[in-house]
Amino acid sequence: MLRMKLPTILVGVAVSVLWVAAPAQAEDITVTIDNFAFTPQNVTVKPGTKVTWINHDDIPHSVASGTQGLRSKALDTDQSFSFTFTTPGTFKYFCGLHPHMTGSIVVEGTTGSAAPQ
Ligand SMILES: [Cu+2]
Repeated sequence: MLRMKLPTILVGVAVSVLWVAAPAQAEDITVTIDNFAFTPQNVTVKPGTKVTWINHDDIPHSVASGTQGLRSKALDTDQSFSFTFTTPGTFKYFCGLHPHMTGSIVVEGTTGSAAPQ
């Protein structure tokens, strides 16, 4: 009897892990770094959104800010850095190597009037 049930339990655990790893409401976004600029430069997201920065330039860039955790190592070409925004507010950031490169992530309040998807 145990032999029959074990695979079923394992599948159930795997599905649970996937479910936790991919919450449905927040859509992950990507900010590309290209030609000394963050694109899109200013983004508005829902709480829980994972933002991934990818460096498409052929020189290193980074993501730096005064927000704890929102700081990457120097990213070489095609390297990426991710940060999940859980707290509503405006998060400004810049490139630690080229501080004139700036961007911001605005995280909506949970009770805000978000447009339906
Ligand atoms: Cu840079």
